[in-house]
Amino acid sequence: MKIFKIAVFLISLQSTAFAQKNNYAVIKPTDSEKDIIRIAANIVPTPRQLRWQQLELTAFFHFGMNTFTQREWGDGKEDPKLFNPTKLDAEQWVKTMKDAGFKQVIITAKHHDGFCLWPTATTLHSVKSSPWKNGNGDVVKEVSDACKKLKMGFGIYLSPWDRNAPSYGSEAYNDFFIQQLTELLTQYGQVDEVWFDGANGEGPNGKKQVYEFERWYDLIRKLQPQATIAIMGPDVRWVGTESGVGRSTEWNVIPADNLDQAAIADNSQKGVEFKPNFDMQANDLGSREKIFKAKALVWYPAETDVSIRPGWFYHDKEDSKVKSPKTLNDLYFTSVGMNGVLLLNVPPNREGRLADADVKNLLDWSKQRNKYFAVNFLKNAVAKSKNGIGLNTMADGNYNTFFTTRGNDSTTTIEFTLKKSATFDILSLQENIQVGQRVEKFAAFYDDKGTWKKFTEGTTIGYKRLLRFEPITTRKIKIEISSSRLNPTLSEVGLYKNSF
Ligand code: FUL
Ligand code: CA
Repeated sequence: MKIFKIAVFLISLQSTAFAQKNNYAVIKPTDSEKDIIRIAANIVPTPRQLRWQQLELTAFFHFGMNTFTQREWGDGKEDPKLFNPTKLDAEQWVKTMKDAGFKQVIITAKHHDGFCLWPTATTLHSVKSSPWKNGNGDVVKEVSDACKKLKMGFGIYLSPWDRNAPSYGSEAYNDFFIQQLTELLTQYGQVDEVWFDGANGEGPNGKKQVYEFERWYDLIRKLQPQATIAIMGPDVRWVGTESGVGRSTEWNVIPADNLDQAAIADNSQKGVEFKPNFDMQANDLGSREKIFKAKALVWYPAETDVSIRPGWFYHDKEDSKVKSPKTLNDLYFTSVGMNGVLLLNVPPNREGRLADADVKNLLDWSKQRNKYFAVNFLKNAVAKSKNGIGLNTMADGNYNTFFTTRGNDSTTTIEFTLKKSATFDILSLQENIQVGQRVEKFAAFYDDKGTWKKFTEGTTIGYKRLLRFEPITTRKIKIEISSSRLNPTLSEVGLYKNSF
């Protein structure tokens, strides 16, 4: 009995050792192209990156001095007395987003104008000097409390660019910024995301700041290790547009040639705390051609940020320009449906509430979305494949159970026979990214009275790929994966009928 137990223990040890994968890899000069493809296909997200990816929908609240001056970028000279929301209700913000299916929110604790929404000890340019609650208010606390109450993720945006701080442009600003970050990371409980913008303009004295990114990252890892660091940070990358539209080919594994190679070899996690130093707007980030030339590879997924209104902050004149439920639905397909996470900005107004039009459109959209995604026509369909395993796992609603191929097969075809004929116009595909991102080319066909007709195709899948097409009525479809970096996986496959 004892011997048996030890044997089981050894086997499980071995399998966990085998299963241990990293979110980065260094490419050796001796690695062949074939080696590089295999290495890339085995890179996986860290637990914090996986959690973030699975949120799918996250929200931004741009709120602050600009809300009261009706500007997009303040210059830092604004009188703190201008900040005076009359009916601030952070719970209404968070509840609305929760009801719309969002899982996490990010508050602009400080935008470029330097005005702080919490009573910081670092400057008087804050809510403390405003008439709101006689200088005793704290917007960051109200949002974080609402998130705790409603079980929503909570994140902070802290602008490195500060047009008010007199020390901006000098060494002292770095300490000032660290102190602000420390306050935010220690006074509000759990922080799930820290968002740093790339803007790096001049401060009040005309000087630019040299940012100490590594110091920020070290502090966040120490104080809030579960938080993803976004955009100017190592966990989450900017998709490259502010239109809400991602790439139809979106690789999560991309070159990161500024990784500290020595630190990685040393096995200290420090090496992956890099800041992006490449063109995030480039069309191709992770193709074979790109990764063949890489010195290192890293899991670096895309966040698609866009505002529900033309501006990031609330302006009366944009009340009639709130994106419609249909447009929001389209954005879902071009962000989440293109292997990204949507970061949708909904700016509170001068009362300190989300405006009626924004709330209505968000809730209308989510109501319809929930309804049409509730019926997967592939549920209980019969799946067949010559070289596949896990055939019954692709429509079980469980992301962790998945289909893959036997042996070394990197191509496959899966045929699905539906319970009965159905009409659909959406195909949803999900790879199991806990294994890696692999699929490079796929197509889907439907049975049209005995002949297979292609109805959609694509390149990458990743965490989620949603495709739309003219409605099709059939009982049989097949999915062909014609190119994959290693054994392809499919966690979930769905057919739905859009109601928009
Ligand atoms: C930009 C900022 O300059 C905008 O004001 C906004 O905060 C957006 C999310 O990032 O770079
Ligand atoms: Ca599954």
